[in-house]
Amino acid sequence: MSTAPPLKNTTPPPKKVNRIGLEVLNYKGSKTTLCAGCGHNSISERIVECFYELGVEPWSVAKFSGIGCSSKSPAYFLGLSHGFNGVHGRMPAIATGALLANKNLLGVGVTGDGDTASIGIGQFMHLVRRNLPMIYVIEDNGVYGLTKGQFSATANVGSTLKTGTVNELPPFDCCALALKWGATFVARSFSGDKKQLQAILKTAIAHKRLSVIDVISPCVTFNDHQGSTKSYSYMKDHESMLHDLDFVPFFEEIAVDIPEGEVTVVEMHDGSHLRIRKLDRDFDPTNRLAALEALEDAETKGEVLTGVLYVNTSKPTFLEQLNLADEPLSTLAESKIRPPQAVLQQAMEELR
Ligand SMILES: Cc1ncc(C[n+]2csc(CCOP(=O)(O)OP(=O)(O)O)c2C)c(N)n1
Ligand code: SF4
Ligand SMILES: [Mg+2]
Repeated sequence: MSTAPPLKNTTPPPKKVNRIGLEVLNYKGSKTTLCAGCGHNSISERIVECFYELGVEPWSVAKFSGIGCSSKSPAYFLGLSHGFNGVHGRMPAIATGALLANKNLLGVGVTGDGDTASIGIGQFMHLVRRNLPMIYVIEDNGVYGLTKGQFSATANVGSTLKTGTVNELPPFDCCALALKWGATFVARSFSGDKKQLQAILKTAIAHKRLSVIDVISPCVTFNDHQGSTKSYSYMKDHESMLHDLDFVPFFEEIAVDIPEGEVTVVEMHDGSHLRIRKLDRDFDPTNRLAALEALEDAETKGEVLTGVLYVNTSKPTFLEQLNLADEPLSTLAESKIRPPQAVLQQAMEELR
């Protein structure tokens, strides 16, 4: 008599969900069409992880971009969010309008070094000046990837194209410009540094003010050769980390004893904490002039400085300055946004 084989447990394992009950799948977008190995793909992956881990409602996010390989990438993350792919270099104007209309949205802009520092430099200046509350990620590869690799305005002097053409024009440093013009969170990272980029993105989500994050993101097809200063190997040899970062979300505060002097803790707007652990130098990320000096110093030494350069959690945002009603303009009843007949009449009388 044969015995029946033991029954297999066919119950599927429970699905892993975040604090709002969503799976990581709910934070993904379409399959990428960018080149395999492009730094922009790594940044999309970090965005998916950070929004999932922090339990942000995807439908409360509005994604904005311009034109470029980088600007295509919002299609590859947060597929349940709102999105607007604008004209080349004009994303800040679109984001400003959308966030003014609905101040409850969390704005996430993804742009390229061409989209921001070349054609879009004027729009970028005004975005920074206004401290529009949004996350603004520059996927910086030093070239116009989408149009086959011409130098952008962030290409370093002396860097070369694959053809051997040498760049002779000085670059814009988007972090230095953001610091100068008044951004309230300024950071630089590298698409290949998962831990640092995650901590920076999560801090930006908690910041609720303008966060400018310049991420060196190599273009493997047009700017990853010897002679490029935005390649994987250049970053490996020239990255200089300001500090070690650790982000603790407000819903996960763990009381640990931190030896005094080793870690600086910055409390973010939503009660989360950024823990900054000193490496080989003293650096105060609340000192704007020190940040500018550190960038200058790194440039002189030929280093690429990464980390959180500056945080200011108190400067009012553009929306706060406008003193808007609590209810977003987009959902205010028409009776509230339309002046009554008598007021219109009075205005007409005054114009007579
Ligand atoms: C008004 C306008 N000018 C020029 C172009 C051509 N163009 C498309 S993408 C691009 C540059 C993209 O470079 P970047 O923003 O660095 O993105 P990447 O592709 O490198 O990620 C240019 C010049 C355009 N689409 N629209
Ligand atoms: S061309 Fe460059 S920037 Fe564009 S997808 Fe390919 S590797 Fe990325
Ligand atoms: Mg580019």
